[in-house]
Amino acid sequence: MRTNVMGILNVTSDSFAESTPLVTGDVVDLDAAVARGMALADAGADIIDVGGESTRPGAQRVPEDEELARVLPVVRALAAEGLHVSIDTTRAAVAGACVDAGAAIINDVSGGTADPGMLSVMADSGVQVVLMHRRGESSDMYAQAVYADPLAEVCAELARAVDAAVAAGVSTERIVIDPGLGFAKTPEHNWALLRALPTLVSLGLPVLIGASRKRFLGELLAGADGSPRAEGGRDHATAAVSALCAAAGVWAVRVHEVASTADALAVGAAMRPIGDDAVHTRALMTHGATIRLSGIEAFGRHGVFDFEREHGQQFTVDAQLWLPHAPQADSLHETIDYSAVAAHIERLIAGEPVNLIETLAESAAAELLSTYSCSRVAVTVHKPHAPMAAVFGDVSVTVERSR
Ligand code: PMM
Repeated sequence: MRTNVMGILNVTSDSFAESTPLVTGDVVDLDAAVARGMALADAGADIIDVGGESTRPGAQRVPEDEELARVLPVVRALAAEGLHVSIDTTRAAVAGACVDAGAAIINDVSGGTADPGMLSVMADSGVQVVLMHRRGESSDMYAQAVYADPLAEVCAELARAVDAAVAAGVSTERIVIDPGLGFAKTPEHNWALLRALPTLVSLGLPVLIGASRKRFLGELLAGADGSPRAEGGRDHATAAVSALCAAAGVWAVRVHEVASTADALAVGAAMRPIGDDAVHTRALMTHGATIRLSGIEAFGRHGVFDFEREHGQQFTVDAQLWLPHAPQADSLHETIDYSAVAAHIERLIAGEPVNLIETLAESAAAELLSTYSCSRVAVTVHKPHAPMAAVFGDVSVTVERSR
């Protein structure tokens, strides 16, 4: 899977991205906004995310008619140029009008919760929707950045947003999730969520990540006096995050400066290890197919500590099996029965304890390869509750073996 670049076009007076604001008073510089959108596309953006309201911490809300007046002409003009446009709004009326004007994505930082009419607009529009996690609103979100387990809580709250959208009639194929870096999150929470990207991706819905120029990057790169690096100096770090997001299988990264992210993604794609698209594509070109299983959970007693052997914990495994030939007939006999593989993996997790997840991944890969008629396997073992003092989202090991 190729990671998409979502270029940010904030039609606001205080954007991170614009050297000259696109809005002065209540006047929008439409030509400049459209030129900026075209420049983002020329630099490699697959999607242009148009927003008319700042979501920065402490930002005041813009009246609905003003937000609409800012974004609608820009969305209409960019869509007419054939660009894939996303509308970044929490308001149902703005989303609906922009979809009518050609927007192909509704990006709602409130995950469909801010406006009671949003979910039905999402359902009726038929377009792709981004449900982002946040708590509170821009004015009060820092007070709500309190988590015992950021990954588990963000996943649970996102799952509620997804369930509500599905109940309102949004099909799951249209839903993208976003952990909402910086929205009711401290830098530690943001890093914990980024470390846990494989887990977020393994939830099975496309993932969008918006790290661009955010304060946690400024704090990471703080000067000797401790003051955060200014926004304009955070693009190299943003590009690094983009490359790592792509390696983790993220669907899209939302960035201000597109060129450096596009370059970083090109490098990442060239270096991508065996076990992803490159191999997948090669397998398909030689008439093969790939079976992917993710998130197989079971209870095991692996670990070096006595208490791990005694109490056990949950392990999760992802596996990929490459079939040398795609099935010619629509028959289970011509392929590998994935339910058998899943049951096999469950037995291995629950089986004889070993010290290291490396050993478990290695023996699982060897056993799958010898049991099933595949030419190659990749096995990732996750140990999300590994005993460590550090705050972390997941730890995993991947082993790949071929005949
Ligand atoms: N961040 C901002 C605005 N919109 N949308 C999504 N889906 N994810 C984000 O992380 C996100 C967003 C704030 O950044 P900006 O003010 O630079 O646009």
